[in-house]
Amino acid sequence: MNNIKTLKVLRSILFKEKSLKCKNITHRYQSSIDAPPSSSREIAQLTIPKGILGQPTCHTHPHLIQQGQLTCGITQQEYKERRETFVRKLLAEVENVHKTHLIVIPAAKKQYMSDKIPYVFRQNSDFFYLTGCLEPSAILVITKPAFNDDFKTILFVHDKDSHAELWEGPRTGCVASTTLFSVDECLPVEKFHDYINKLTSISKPSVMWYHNDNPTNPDIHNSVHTAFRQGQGVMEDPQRALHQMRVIKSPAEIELMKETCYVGSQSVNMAMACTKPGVSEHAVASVFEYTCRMAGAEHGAFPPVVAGGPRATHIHYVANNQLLDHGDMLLMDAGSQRWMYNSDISRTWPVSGKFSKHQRILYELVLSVQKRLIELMGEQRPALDQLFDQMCRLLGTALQQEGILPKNIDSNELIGRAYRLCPHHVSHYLGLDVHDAPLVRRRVPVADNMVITVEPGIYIRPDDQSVPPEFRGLGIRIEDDVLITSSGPVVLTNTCVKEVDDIEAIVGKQNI
Ligand SMILES: [Mn+2]
Repeated sequence: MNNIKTLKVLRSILFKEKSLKCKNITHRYQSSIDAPPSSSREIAQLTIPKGILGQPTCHTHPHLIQQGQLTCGITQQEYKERRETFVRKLLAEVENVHKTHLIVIPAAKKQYMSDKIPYVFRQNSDFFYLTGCLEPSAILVITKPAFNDDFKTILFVHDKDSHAELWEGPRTGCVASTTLFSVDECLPVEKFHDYINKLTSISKPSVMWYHNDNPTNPDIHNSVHTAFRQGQGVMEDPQRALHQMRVIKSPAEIELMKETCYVGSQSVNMAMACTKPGVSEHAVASVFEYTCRMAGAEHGAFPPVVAGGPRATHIHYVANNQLLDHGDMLLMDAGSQRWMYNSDISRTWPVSGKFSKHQRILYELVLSVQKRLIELMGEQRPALDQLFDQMCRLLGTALQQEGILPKNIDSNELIGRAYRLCPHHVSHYLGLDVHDAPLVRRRVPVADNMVITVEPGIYIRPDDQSVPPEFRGLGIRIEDDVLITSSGPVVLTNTCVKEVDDIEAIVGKQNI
Protein backbone atom coordinates (compact mmCIF):
# COMPACT_ATOMS: atom_id res chain seq x y z
CA MET A 1 0.00 0.00 0.00
CA ASN A 2 1.39 3.40 -0.82
CA ASN A 3 1.90 5.92 1.94
CA ILE A 4 -0.77 8.41 0.92
CA LYS A 5 -3.38 5.69 0.73
CA THR A 6 -2.33 4.37 4.12
CA LEU A 7 -2.64 7.77 5.73
CA LYS A 8 -6.05 8.24 4.12
CA VAL A 9 -7.17 4.97 5.66
CA LEU A 10 -5.92 6.22 9.00
CA ARG A 11 -7.79 9.48 8.78
CA SER A 12 -10.99 7.86 7.64
CA ILE A 13 -11.13 5.14 10.25
CA LEU A 14 -12.68 7.23 12.97
CA PHE A 15 -15.29 8.72 10.72
CA LYS A 16 -16.37 5.88 8.52
CA GLU A 17 -16.87 3.25 11.15
CA LYS A 18 -20.55 2.96 10.30
CA SER A 19 -19.75 1.22 7.05
CA LEU A 20 -18.02 -1.53 9.02
CA LYS A 21 -20.84 -2.28 11.36
CA CYS A 22 -22.81 -4.65 9.25
CA LYS A 23 -22.21 -5.14 5.61
CA ASN A 24 -24.69 -6.98 3.49
CA ILE A 25 -23.68 -10.44 4.52
CA THR A 26 -26.66 -12.62 3.91
CA HIS A 27 -25.56 -16.04 2.82
CA ARG A 28 -27.90 -18.49 1.30
CA TYR A 29 -27.18 -22.12 0.70
CA GLN A 30 -26.90 -22.25 -3.05
CA SER A 31 -24.89 -25.27 -4.06
CA SER A 32 -26.19 -28.80 -3.73
CA ILE A 33 -23.26 -29.65 -1.45
CA ASP A 34 -24.32 -26.99 1.01
CA ALA A 35 -28.03 -27.70 0.78
CA PRO A 36 -29.57 -28.21 4.20
CA PRO A 37 -31.12 -31.60 4.99
CA SER A 38 -34.79 -31.95 4.08
CA SER A 39 -35.97 -31.80 7.68
CA SER A 40 -34.63 -28.28 8.04
CA ARG A 41 -35.98 -27.13 4.68
CA GLU A 42 -39.48 -27.57 6.04
CA ILE A 43 -38.86 -24.96 8.70
CA ALA A 44 -36.74 -22.68 6.52
CA GLN A 45 -39.03 -19.75 7.25
CA LEU A 46 -37.75 -18.93 10.69
CA THR A 47 -38.71 -15.70 12.32
CA ILE A 48 -37.22 -13.30 14.82
CA PRO A 49 -39.71 -12.29 17.53
CA LYS A 50 -40.44 -8.57 17.86
CA GLY A 51 -40.05 -6.55 21.04
CA ILE A 52 -37.08 -5.90 23.28
CA LEU A 53 -35.30 -9.17 24.04
CA GLY A 54 -32.24 -10.16 26.04
CA GLN A 55 -29.90 -9.64 23.09
CA PRO A 56 -29.87 -7.41 19.99
CA THR A 57 -32.17 -8.43 17.13
CA CYS A 58 -32.82 -7.12 13.63
CA HIS A 59 -35.93 -5.35 14.97
CA THR A 60 -34.33 -3.55 17.91
CA HIS A 61 -30.79 -3.11 16.51
CA PRO A 62 -31.14 -2.80 12.72
CA HIS A 63 -27.80 -0.96 12.61
CA LEU A 64 -26.12 -4.15 13.87
CA ILE A 65 -28.20 -7.05 12.60
CA GLN A 66 -29.97 -7.55 9.31
CA GLN A 67 -33.37 -9.08 8.68
CA GLY A 68 -33.25 -12.86 8.98
CA GLN A 69 -30.06 -12.93 11.00
CA LEU A 70 -29.97 -14.12 14.58
CA THR A 71 -26.57 -12.58 15.31
CA CYS A 72 -24.64 -10.22 13.05
CA GLY A 73 -24.02 -12.04 9.78
CA ILE A 74 -25.37 -15.45 10.87
CA THR A 75 -28.92 -16.63 10.17
CA GLN A 76 -31.15 -18.70 12.43
CA GLN A 77 -31.01 -21.35 9.73
CA GLU A 78 -27.22 -21.58 9.90
CA TYR A 79 -27.31 -22.12 13.67
CA LYS A 80 -29.94 -24.82 13.23
CA GLU A 81 -27.90 -26.56 10.57
CA ARG A 82 -24.81 -26.45 12.78
CA ARG A 83 -26.71 -28.35 15.48
CA GLU A 84 -27.88 -30.94 12.95
CA THR A 85 -24.37 -31.45 11.59
CA PHE A 86 -23.03 -31.62 15.14
CA VAL A 87 -25.47 -34.35 16.22
CA ARG A 88 -24.77 -36.38 13.05
CA LYS A 89 -21.04 -36.12 13.68
CA LEU A 90 -21.38 -37.26 17.29
CA LEU A 91 -23.55 -40.21 16.33
CA ALA A 92 -21.02 -41.22 13.70
CA GLU A 93 -18.28 -41.24 16.35
CA VAL A 94 -19.66 -44.04 18.52
CA GLU A 95 -19.99 -47.67 17.48
CA ASN A 96 -23.62 -48.29 18.23
CA VAL A 97 -25.87 -45.51 16.96
CA HIS A 98 -28.94 -47.32 18.31
CA LYS A 99 -28.46 -45.80 21.69
CA THR A 100 -30.00 -43.06 23.75
CA HIS A 101 -27.89 -39.91 23.60
CA LEU A 102 -27.89 -36.86 25.80
CA ILE A 103 -25.78 -33.83 24.90
CA VAL A 104 -25.18 -30.99 27.38
CA ILE A 105 -23.37 -27.79 26.32
CA PRO A 106 -23.36 -25.08 29.01
CA ALA A 107 -23.06 -21.34 28.37
CA ALA A 108 -20.43 -19.31 30.23
CA LYS A 109 -21.25 -18.09 33.71
CA LYS A 110 -20.93 -14.43 34.69
CA GLN A 111 -17.62 -13.76 36.43
CA TYR A 112 -17.15 -11.21 39.20
CA MET A 113 -14.19 -8.97 40.05
CA SER A 114 -15.50 -8.50 43.57
CA ASP A 115 -18.85 -8.66 45.31
CA LYS A 116 -21.45 -7.59 42.73
CA ILE A 117 -19.02 -6.07 40.22
CA PRO A 118 -19.02 -8.21 37.09
CA TYR A 119 -16.37 -8.55 34.42
CA VAL A 120 -17.55 -7.88 30.87
CA PHE A 121 -19.45 -11.05 29.96
CA ARG A 122 -17.95 -13.24 27.27
CA GLN A 123 -20.08 -16.12 25.98
CA ASN A 124 -18.58 -19.60 25.72
CA SER A 125 -17.59 -20.12 22.08
CA ASP A 126 -18.88 -23.70 21.75
CA PHE A 127 -22.27 -22.74 23.15
CA PHE A 128 -22.45 -19.61 20.99
CA TYR A 129 -21.49 -21.51 17.85
CA LEU A 130 -24.44 -23.89 18.32
CA THR A 131 -27.07 -21.41 19.49
CA GLY A 132 -26.25 -17.74 18.79
CA CYS A 133 -27.47 -17.16 22.36
CA LEU A 134 -25.62 -14.49 24.33
CA GLU A 135 -27.21 -15.22 27.72
CA PRO A 136 -25.04 -16.19 30.72
CA SER A 137 -25.64 -19.57 32.43
CA ALA A 138 -27.98 -20.88 29.72
CA ILE A 139 -27.72 -24.58 28.78
CA LEU A 140 -28.16 -26.37 25.48
CA VAL A 141 -29.50 -29.91 25.83
CA ILE A 142 -30.04 -32.26 22.91
CA THR A 143 -31.67 -35.66 23.39
CA LYS A 144 -31.84 -38.51 20.91
CA PRO A 145 -33.86 -41.60 21.76
CA ALA A 146 -32.73 -45.12 20.85
CA PHE A 147 -33.85 -46.56 17.51
CA ASN A 148 -34.90 -43.16 16.24
CA ASP A 149 -32.87 -40.63 14.28
CA ASP A 150 -34.83 -37.58 15.38
CA PHE A 151 -33.48 -35.47 18.14
CA LYS A 152 -34.96 -32.85 20.40
CA THR A 153 -33.30 -29.54 21.26
CA ILE A 154 -34.03 -27.90 24.59
CA LEU A 155 -32.56 -24.57 25.63
CA PHE A 156 -32.56 -23.65 29.30
CA VAL A 157 -32.67 -19.85 29.74
CA HIS A 158 -33.51 -17.36 32.47
CA ASP A 159 -37.23 -16.77 32.30
CA LYS A 160 -38.87 -13.36 32.47
CA ASP A 161 -38.63 -11.85 35.94
CA SER A 162 -39.58 -8.22 36.45
CA HIS A 163 -37.42 -7.79 39.56
CA ALA A 164 -34.28 -9.25 37.98
CA GLU A 165 -34.93 -7.31 34.76
CA LEU A 166 -35.21 -4.06 36.73
CA TRP A 167 -31.55 -4.53 37.71
CA GLU A 168 -30.00 -6.40 34.83
CA GLY A 169 -32.02 -5.38 31.79
CA PRO A 170 -34.49 -7.25 29.64
CA ARG A 171 -34.48 -11.02 29.27
CA THR A 172 -35.68 -12.95 26.26
CA GLY A 173 -37.57 -15.45 28.42
CA CYS A 174 -38.72 -18.97 27.56
CA VAL A 175 -41.55 -18.11 25.17
CA ALA A 176 -39.61 -15.81 22.84
CA SER A 177 -36.43 -17.91 23.14
CA THR A 178 -38.11 -20.93 21.54
CA THR A 179 -38.74 -18.88 18.40
CA LEU A 180 -35.59 -16.75 18.52
CA PHE A 181 -33.21 -19.70 18.81
CA SER A 182 -35.47 -22.04 16.78
CA VAL A 183 -35.34 -24.87 19.30
CA ASP A 184 -38.03 -27.40 20.21
CA GLU A 185 -38.51 -26.22 23.75
CA CYS A 186 -37.20 -23.62 26.20
CA LEU A 187 -37.29 -24.16 29.95
CA PRO A 188 -36.15 -22.02 32.91
CA VAL A 189 -32.58 -22.76 34.05
CA GLU A 190 -33.88 -23.53 37.55
CA LYS A 191 -35.53 -26.64 36.11
CA PHE A 192 -32.33 -28.06 34.60
CA HIS A 193 -31.30 -30.11 37.65
CA ASP A 194 -34.65 -31.87 38.00
CA TYR A 195 -35.05 -32.24 34.25
CA ILE A 196 -31.76 -34.01 33.72
CA ASN A 197 -32.20 -36.20 36.79
CA LYS A 198 -35.63 -37.29 35.68
CA LEU A 199 -34.40 -37.90 32.17
CA THR A 200 -31.49 -40.08 33.25
CA SER A 201 -33.53 -42.06 35.74
CA ILE A 202 -36.23 -42.84 33.17
CA SER A 203 -34.34 -43.25 29.91
CA LYS A 204 -30.88 -44.26 31.24
CA PRO A 205 -28.96 -42.61 28.40
CA SER A 206 -26.21 -44.85 27.13
CA VAL A 207 -24.07 -41.97 25.97
CA MET A 208 -23.82 -38.66 27.77
CA TRP A 209 -21.92 -36.05 25.75
CA TYR A 210 -20.42 -33.50 28.07
CA HIS A 211 -17.06 -31.72 28.21
CA ASN A 212 -15.80 -32.75 31.63
CA ASP A 213 -12.53 -30.77 31.91
CA ASN A 214 -12.39 -27.15 33.04
CA PRO A 215 -16.18 -26.91 33.53
CA THR A 216 -17.72 -23.86 31.89
CA ASN A 217 -20.31 -23.61 34.64
CA PRO A 218 -19.60 -25.40 37.97
CA ASP A 219 -23.31 -25.51 38.99
CA ILE A 220 -24.25 -27.31 35.81
CA HIS A 221 -21.21 -29.55 36.17
CA ASN A 222 -22.50 -30.82 39.51
CA SER A 223 -26.00 -31.47 38.15
CA VAL A 224 -24.59 -33.33 35.17
CA HIS A 225 -22.49 -35.55 37.41
CA THR A 226 -25.33 -36.29 39.81
CA ALA A 227 -27.48 -37.30 36.86
CA PHE A 228 -24.70 -39.27 35.21
CA ARG A 229 -24.21 -41.42 38.30
CA GLN A 230 -27.85 -42.52 37.99
CA GLY A 231 -27.46 -43.72 34.43
CA GLN A 232 -25.51 -46.74 33.30
CA GLY A 233 -23.88 -45.23 30.27
CA VAL A 234 -20.58 -43.69 29.31
CA MET A 235 -19.49 -40.08 29.20
CA GLU A 236 -17.99 -38.85 25.95
CA ASP A 237 -16.45 -35.50 25.04
CA PRO A 238 -18.40 -33.61 22.35
CA GLN A 239 -15.65 -31.02 21.87
CA ARG A 240 -13.52 -32.83 19.33
CA ALA A 241 -16.37 -33.09 16.81
CA LEU A 242 -17.43 -29.53 17.53
CA HIS A 243 -13.95 -28.12 17.03
CA GLN A 244 -13.58 -30.00 13.75
CA MET A 245 -16.64 -28.06 12.62
CA ARG A 246 -15.52 -24.73 14.07
CA VAL A 247 -12.10 -24.84 12.44
CA ILE A 248 -13.70 -24.71 8.97
CA LYS A 249 -15.42 -21.36 8.50
CA SER A 250 -18.75 -20.95 6.68
CA PRO A 251 -19.13 -18.17 4.07
CA ALA A 252 -20.87 -16.01 6.68
CA GLU A 253 -18.10 -16.61 9.20
CA ILE A 254 -15.48 -15.71 6.60
CA GLU A 255 -17.18 -12.33 6.12
CA LEU A 256 -17.09 -11.79 9.89
CA MET A 257 -13.42 -12.78 9.97
CA LYS A 258 -12.66 -10.33 7.16
CA GLU A 259 -14.35 -7.55 9.08
CA THR A 260 -12.71 -8.19 12.43
CA CYS A 261 -9.33 -8.48 10.68
CA TYR A 262 -9.93 -5.15 8.95
CA VAL A 263 -10.87 -3.49 12.23
CA GLY A 264 -7.81 -4.95 13.97
CA SER A 265 -5.51 -3.92 11.11
CA GLN A 266 -6.66 -0.32 11.09
CA SER A 267 -6.41 -0.16 14.87
CA VAL A 268 -2.77 -1.32 14.78
CA ASN A 269 -2.09 1.28 12.06
CA MET A 270 -3.58 3.94 14.31
CA ALA A 271 -1.51 2.76 17.29
CA MET A 272 1.56 3.01 15.06
CA ALA A 273 0.60 6.53 13.99
CA CYS A 274 0.23 7.64 17.62
CA THR A 275 3.62 6.28 18.72
CA LYS A 276 6.23 8.84 19.74
CA PRO A 277 9.17 8.90 22.16
CA GLY A 278 7.92 9.66 25.67
CA VAL A 279 4.43 8.25 25.06
CA SER A 280 3.54 5.36 27.38
CA GLU A 281 2.93 1.78 26.27
CA HIS A 282 -0.40 2.09 28.04
CA ALA A 283 -1.42 5.05 25.84
CA VAL A 284 -0.55 3.12 22.67
CA ALA A 285 -2.64 0.19 23.94
CA SER A 286 -5.53 2.59 24.59
CA VAL A 287 -5.36 3.98 21.05
CA PHE A 288 -5.64 0.44 19.74
CA GLU A 289 -8.61 -0.40 21.93
CA TYR A 290 -10.37 2.92 21.26
CA THR A 291 -10.01 2.52 17.50
CA CYS A 292 -11.32 -1.06 17.66
CA ARG A 293 -14.41 -0.05 19.56
CA MET A 294 -15.08 2.99 17.41
CA ALA A 295 -15.02 0.66 14.43
CA GLY A 296 -17.63 -1.67 15.90
CA ALA A 297 -15.62 -4.20 17.92
CA GLU A 298 -16.92 -5.19 21.36
CA HIS A 299 -13.42 -4.98 22.80
CA GLY A 300 -9.94 -6.31 22.24
CA ALA A 301 -9.50 -10.02 21.62
CA PHE A 302 -7.03 -10.29 24.55
CA PRO A 303 -4.92 -7.99 26.73
CA PRO A 304 -2.58 -6.43 24.18
CA VAL A 305 1.19 -6.71 24.28
CA VAL A 306 2.72 -3.23 23.91
CA ALA A 307 6.39 -3.77 24.59
CA GLY A 308 9.02 -1.11 24.08
CA GLY A 309 12.73 -1.95 23.81
CA PRO A 310 13.99 -5.12 25.54
CA ARG A 311 10.55 -5.76 27.07
CA ALA A 312 9.66 -7.15 23.63
CA THR A 313 11.84 -10.16 24.44
CA HIS A 314 9.18 -11.25 26.95
CA ILE A 315 6.69 -12.90 24.63
CA HIS A 316 3.58 -12.22 26.72
CA TYR A 317 4.54 -8.86 28.22
CA VAL A 318 1.23 -7.20 29.11
CA ALA A 319 2.22 -4.83 31.94
CA ASN A 320 2.41 -2.00 29.34
CA ASN A 321 3.50 0.48 32.00
CA GLN A 322 6.77 1.89 30.65
CA LEU A 323 7.50 5.00 28.60
CA LEU A 324 8.75 4.54 25.04
CA ASP A 325 12.36 5.49 24.34
CA HIS A 326 13.66 7.26 21.26
CA GLY A 327 15.99 4.57 19.91
CA ASP A 328 13.81 1.55 20.77
CA MET A 329 11.39 -0.51 18.76
CA LEU A 330 7.86 -1.27 19.96
CA LEU A 331 6.31 -4.72 19.58
CA MET A 332 2.51 -4.81 19.58
CA ASP A 333 0.49 -8.02 19.61
CA ALA A 334 -3.21 -7.18 19.69
CA GLY A 335 -6.54 -8.21 18.23
CA SER A 336 -10.16 -7.15 17.99
CA GLN A 337 -13.27 -9.09 18.89
CA ARG A 338 -16.22 -8.14 16.70
CA TRP A 339 -19.39 -10.17 17.06
CA MET A 340 -17.36 -12.83 18.84
CA TYR A 341 -14.88 -13.27 15.98
CA ASN A 342 -11.26 -12.40 16.67
CA SER A 343 -8.30 -10.95 14.83
CA ASP A 344 -4.75 -11.44 16.13
CA ILE A 345 -2.04 -9.17 14.75
CA SER A 346 1.58 -8.46 15.66
CA ARG A 347 3.71 -5.64 14.32
CA THR A 348 7.02 -4.14 15.37
CA TRP A 349 7.99 -0.55 14.61
CA PRO A 350 10.59 2.04 15.60
CA VAL A 351 9.42 4.46 18.31
CA SER A 352 11.17 7.40 16.63
CA GLY A 353 9.79 6.57 13.18
CA LYS A 354 13.10 5.36 11.75
CA PHE A 355 14.64 1.88 12.14
CA SER A 356 18.31 1.84 13.15
CA LYS A 357 20.64 -0.12 10.88
CA HIS A 358 20.59 -3.27 13.00
CA GLN A 359 16.91 -3.04 13.86
CA ARG A 360 16.19 -2.84 10.17
CA ILE A 361 18.40 -5.85 9.34
CA LEU A 362 16.60 -7.99 11.90
CA TYR A 363 13.15 -6.64 10.98
CA GLU A 364 13.61 -7.32 7.28
CA LEU A 365 14.92 -10.78 8.09
CA VAL A 366 11.77 -11.67 10.07
CA LEU A 367 9.57 -10.03 7.41
CA SER A 368 11.12 -12.07 4.62
CA VAL A 369 10.66 -15.28 6.62
CA GLN A 370 7.02 -14.33 7.35
CA LYS A 371 6.27 -13.64 3.68
CA ARG A 372 7.95 -16.89 2.63
CA LEU A 373 5.86 -18.86 5.15
CA ILE A 374 2.66 -17.37 3.74
CA GLU A 375 3.82 -18.31 0.23
CA LEU A 376 4.51 -21.85 1.43
CA MET A 377 0.92 -22.13 2.65
CA GLY A 378 -0.08 -21.59 -0.98
CA GLU A 379 2.60 -23.80 -2.56
CA GLN A 380 2.78 -26.83 -0.25
CA ARG A 381 0.08 -26.21 2.32
CA PRO A 382 2.02 -27.71 5.23
CA ALA A 383 0.28 -28.61 8.49
CA LEU A 384 0.89 -25.95 11.14
CA ASP A 385 3.51 -28.08 12.91
CA GLN A 386 5.38 -28.45 9.62
CA LEU A 387 5.13 -24.70 9.10
CA PHE A 388 6.85 -24.31 12.45
CA ASP A 389 9.71 -26.59 11.30
CA GLN A 390 9.97 -24.49 8.15
CA MET A 391 10.14 -21.31 10.22
CA CYS A 392 13.02 -22.65 12.32
CA ARG A 393 14.89 -23.69 9.17
CA LEU A 394 14.31 -20.35 7.40
CA LEU A 395 15.11 -18.26 10.47
CA GLY A 396 18.27 -20.27 11.21
CA THR A 397 19.57 -19.94 7.66
CA ALA A 398 18.78 -16.23 7.43
CA LEU A 399 20.38 -15.50 10.82
CA GLN A 400 23.50 -17.39 9.74
CA GLN A 401 23.67 -15.46 6.46
CA GLU A 402 23.49 -12.17 8.36
CA GLY A 403 26.30 -13.30 10.66
CA ILE A 404 23.99 -13.22 13.69
CA LEU A 405 24.45 -16.97 14.19
CA PRO A 406 27.91 -18.52 13.65
CA LYS A 407 28.81 -20.14 10.32
CA ASN A 408 30.37 -23.24 11.83
CA ILE A 409 27.23 -24.98 13.16
CA ASP A 410 25.42 -27.78 11.33
CA SER A 411 21.83 -27.60 10.18
CA ASN A 412 20.37 -29.45 13.18
CA GLU A 413 22.15 -27.17 15.61
CA LEU A 414 21.03 -24.20 13.51
CA ILE A 415 17.37 -25.23 13.77
CA GLY A 416 17.82 -25.69 17.52
CA ARG A 417 19.32 -22.22 17.86
CA ALA A 418 16.47 -20.69 15.81
CA TYR A 419 13.96 -22.47 18.02
CA ARG A 420 15.57 -20.97 21.12
CA LEU A 421 15.27 -17.50 19.56
CA CYS A 422 11.60 -18.09 18.68
CA PRO A 423 10.24 -20.48 21.30
CA HIS A 424 6.55 -20.03 20.43
CA HIS A 425 4.59 -21.77 17.70
CA VAL A 426 4.40 -20.01 14.35
CA SER A 427 0.68 -20.55 13.85
CA HIS A 428 -2.69 -21.33 15.40
CA TYR A 429 -6.26 -21.49 14.14
CA LEU A 430 -8.30 -18.32 14.57
CA GLY A 431 -12.04 -17.65 14.88
CA LEU A 432 -14.47 -17.50 17.79
CA ASP A 433 -11.47 -18.09 20.05
CA VAL A 434 -8.06 -16.53 19.56
CA HIS A 435 -6.49 -19.96 19.84
CA ASP A 436 -9.44 -21.43 17.99
CA ALA A 437 -10.62 -25.03 17.98
CA PRO A 438 -7.83 -26.17 20.33
CA LEU A 439 -8.82 -29.83 20.00
CA VAL A 440 -7.87 -29.80 16.33
CA ARG A 441 -4.24 -30.86 16.35
CA ARG A 442 -1.73 -28.68 14.56
CA ARG A 443 -0.42 -31.67 12.68
CA VAL A 444 -3.65 -32.26 10.71
CA PRO A 445 -3.73 -31.13 7.07
CA VAL A 446 -4.71 -27.52 6.52
CA ALA A 447 -8.02 -27.24 4.62
CA ASP A 448 -9.91 -24.63 2.62
CA ASN A 449 -11.78 -22.07 4.73
CA MET A 450 -9.57 -22.39 7.77
CA VAL A 451 -8.21 -19.13 9.16
CA ILE A 452 -4.72 -19.37 10.63
CA THR A 453 -2.09 -16.98 11.93
CA VAL A 454 1.45 -16.80 10.54
CA GLU A 455 3.65 -15.26 13.22
CA PRO A 456 7.40 -15.80 13.22
CA GLY A 457 9.42 -13.84 15.75
CA ILE A 458 12.90 -13.35 17.13
CA TYR A 459 13.61 -12.53 20.77
CA ILE A 460 17.21 -11.84 21.67
CA ARG A 461 17.70 -11.38 25.41
CA PRO A 462 19.86 -8.38 26.41
CA ASP A 463 22.36 -10.77 28.06
CA ASP A 464 22.55 -13.26 25.18
CA GLN A 465 26.31 -13.60 24.64
CA SER A 466 25.86 -15.88 21.62
CA VAL A 467 24.87 -13.09 19.22
CA PRO A 468 26.68 -9.85 18.29
CA PRO A 469 26.03 -7.09 20.89
CA GLU A 470 24.21 -4.77 18.47
CA PHE A 471 21.34 -7.27 18.17
CA ARG A 472 20.91 -7.94 21.88
CA GLY A 473 17.69 -6.78 23.50
CA LEU A 474 15.75 -6.74 20.22
CA GLY A 475 12.36 -8.47 20.01
CA ILE A 476 10.38 -8.68 16.77
CA ARG A 477 7.16 -10.48 15.84
CA ILE A 478 5.17 -10.07 12.62
CA GLU A 479 1.77 -11.77 12.59
CA ASP A 480 -0.94 -11.85 9.95
CA ASP A 481 -4.26 -13.67 9.79
CA VAL A 482 -4.58 -15.85 6.72
CA LEU A 483 -7.63 -17.43 5.10
CA ILE A 484 -6.88 -20.68 3.28
CA THR A 485 -8.65 -20.99 -0.09
CA SER A 486 -8.37 -23.29 -3.08
CA SER A 487 -6.77 -20.45 -5.00
CA GLY A 488 -4.17 -19.74 -2.34
CA PRO A 489 -3.73 -17.98 0.98
CA VAL A 490 -5.57 -14.68 1.48
CA VAL A 491 -4.04 -12.32 4.03
CA LEU A 492 -7.06 -10.87 5.86
CA THR A 493 -4.87 -8.38 7.73
CA ASN A 494 -3.26 -7.01 4.56
CA THR A 495 -4.29 -3.42 5.31
CA CYS A 496 -2.06 -3.44 8.39
CA VAL A 497 1.23 -1.95 7.21
CA LYS A 498 4.38 -4.03 7.52
CA GLU A 499 6.82 -2.81 4.83
CA VAL A 500 9.67 -0.72 6.24
CA ASP A 501 8.83 2.34 4.12
CA ASP A 502 5.13 2.24 4.99
CA ILE A 503 5.87 1.87 8.69
CA GLU A 504 8.35 4.77 8.65
CA ALA A 505 5.77 6.92 6.82
CA ILE A 506 3.13 6.33 9.47
CA VAL A 507 4.83 6.26 12.89
CA GLY A 508 4.25 9.48 14.85
CA LYS A 509 2.01 11.09 12.22
CA GLN A 510 -1.07 11.26 14.43
CA ASN A 511 -1.42 13.25 17.64
CA ILE A 512 -3.05 11.48 20.54
MN1 LIG B 1 -1.34 -15.26 17.55
